[in-house]
Amino acid sequence: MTIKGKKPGAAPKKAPDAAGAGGETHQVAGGDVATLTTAQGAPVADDQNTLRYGARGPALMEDFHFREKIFHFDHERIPERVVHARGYGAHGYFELTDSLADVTRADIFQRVGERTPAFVRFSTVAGAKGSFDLARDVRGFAVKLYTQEGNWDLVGNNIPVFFIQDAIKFPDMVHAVKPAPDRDFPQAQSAHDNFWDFISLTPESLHMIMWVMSDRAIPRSFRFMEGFAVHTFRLLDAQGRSIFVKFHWKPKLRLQSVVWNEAVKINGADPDFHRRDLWNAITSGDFPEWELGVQLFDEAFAEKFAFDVLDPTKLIPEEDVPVRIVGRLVLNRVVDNFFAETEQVAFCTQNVPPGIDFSNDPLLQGRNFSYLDTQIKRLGSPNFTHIPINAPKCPMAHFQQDGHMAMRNPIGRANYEPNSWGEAGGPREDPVRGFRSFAAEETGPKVRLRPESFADHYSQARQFVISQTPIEQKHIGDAITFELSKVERADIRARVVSHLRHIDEHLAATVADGLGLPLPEPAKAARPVIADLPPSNALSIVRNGPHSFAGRKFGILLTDGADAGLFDALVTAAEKEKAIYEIVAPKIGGVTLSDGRALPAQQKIDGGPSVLFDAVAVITSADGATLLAGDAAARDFVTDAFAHCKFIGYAAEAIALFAKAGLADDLDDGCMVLKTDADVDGFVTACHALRFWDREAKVAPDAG
Ligand code: HDE
Repeated sequence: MTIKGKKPGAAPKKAPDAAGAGGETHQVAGGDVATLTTAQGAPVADDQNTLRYGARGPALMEDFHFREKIFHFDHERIPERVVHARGYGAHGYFELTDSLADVTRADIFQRVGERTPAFVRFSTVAGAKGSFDLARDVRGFAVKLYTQEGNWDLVGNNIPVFFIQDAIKFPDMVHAVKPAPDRDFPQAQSAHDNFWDFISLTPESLHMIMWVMSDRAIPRSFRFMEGFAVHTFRLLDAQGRSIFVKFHWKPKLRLQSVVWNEAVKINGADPDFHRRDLWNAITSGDFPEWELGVQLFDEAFAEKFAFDVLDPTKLIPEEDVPVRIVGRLVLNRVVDNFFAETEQVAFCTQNVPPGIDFSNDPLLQGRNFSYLDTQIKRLGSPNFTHIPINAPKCPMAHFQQDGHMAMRNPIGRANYEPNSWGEAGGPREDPVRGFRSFAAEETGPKVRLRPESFADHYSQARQFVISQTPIEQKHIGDAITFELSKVERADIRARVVSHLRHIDEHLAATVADGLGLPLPEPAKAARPVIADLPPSNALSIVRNGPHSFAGRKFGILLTDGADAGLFDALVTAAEKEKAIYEIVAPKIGGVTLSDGRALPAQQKIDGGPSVLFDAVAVITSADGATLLAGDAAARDFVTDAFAHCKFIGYAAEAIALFAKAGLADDLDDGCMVLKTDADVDGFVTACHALRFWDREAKVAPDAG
């Protein structure tokens, strides 16, 4: 047990890492139980009963231990983030693999092989702190890099574009997606009138909408998703020369998502699916990893590019500017304390070290105000930088002082600058090392005006759609149809479809048909000319899927008498693949295999439905199959796995379960009977593809 605060008689021990929960932490050796104290350090004799007159008499005001305990409890909560409230963080490091010293003086990009400590927080956007993980939503991908020249916060998402072009619309956009103010529902979802009303009146959002309606918005885990800083930034060299940059995080395990029906069921079966996945991966030593990529381009490219590089609703296709990999991010340590680290971490887009600078992207400029402002509301004091998770790990010296909860204050007489106290007078500016902005020359009238170069709202939305495989295109159609079917006002539904007609006529027709809606006229477009852009393979998840089953999870449904040889072969193959597995059984106590071996289970069938796994195997005895055939949860296990196009391996004895579930005649090439070790190897190899998509036409006909 770890006790925060002073343990009487114990020597104080520094926390091993200042980025951890921080402060003085005292480990209590095994068997050595610390004395409970008040927050003021007074030992407590009785923590079970308030002080009162007689056993049944009134409580006494004098009970300072009671008052302090309840007072502190009453103040435990801080406001949750206004967006991205639900999040999960972990520590790690960034390692430079390719120097960018030729284009930037940023210290983090100078020395190949050097590691910079990092903290990452993933999040959903719309839901409250206690909402479920598999909402259809954008995922936040916020990275704090503790560089030697100050913290660099790269606060990105798992989607490379955004809904709006100007920060002034952010409150409207967020109000529209959040629960309606009168009824406070629906929670953590965009399938409602207000959201689609706003979207249909804000055509600049349609490119992002295509991403959010794709499977990108229901990732399998944080470990299988990309991250993007979205905006164009600048890199600056020592001479003040600048080049534009867009930042990308690419997961080592490549991309993977779940399917919608699965997402809905995961939310019931395990609302913490993503946080549990991250925690388990790190604590088991399977450290999640991403590569950092940069797209570098100059003013000349920006001039000739078909879209404005300052427009955050547009991306630069990787075919136009390749992504150069310059480093890797590894998450190797879970937090000690969720509140101290994940909740109190304060990302600010304004935190950039020398060598990195902003562009004029109007969304980025607005964010630079919002993030600092919001931390004061959340954390209650301008001294939030004193909290260990937010404190830089490089030397700091400045004259900021006082304020609520000030932990660090200037020492000595001088707390102003300039001063004439010499060395004792504290820190001085350094014109060479210090941060300098790019000396951009700006002119123009003072106006509120959206540039003409931001006006094409459809071309890249179309490019995204046509870059998807047919199955992914189908999912986009299904998702829009689903969402709009929850919209009560028919005119809003029609208005959305009127925009889809500019993006893809087939998509518009499919959604209209799925809604039972006559195809509306195309919406009035700000810029009617639509460039027919070529498809980009980088935009599809399926085209960027895994090369192996590493990091994925098998669910192995077993009963008593299951063939021990088959089970062992499967475990060996899974381990060779660096995959994980869980045993699902009728009882949590486990099963006895055919060779008499007792195996504990990790899940009882109704607690371990197949939606929690990437592929499943069913190994039972004939009696076991009959037993499972009578169990609705076991039948769901196989029917869901089948409906979600998973690969299914099964022992021949298990067929009675499939028959009772109504699947016996439908078993296809994605369902593989396992008799020999070679069958098992074939099954595990087939699982590299993750899904047997050919099945989907059968189990989920087109929304239209
Ligand atoms: Fe955020 N955003 N945002 N956002 N955002 C916040 O800051 C905001 C935008 C993103 O894990 C808030 O600390 C404005 C784009 C992430 O702690 C707030 C605008 C992108 C996180 C805020 C945007 C993001 C936030 C709420 C439009 C991707 C979670 C709590 C101009 C590039 C960070 C907080 C974490 C959080 C404002 C748009 C990503 C209110 C005004 C674009 C990952 O300051």
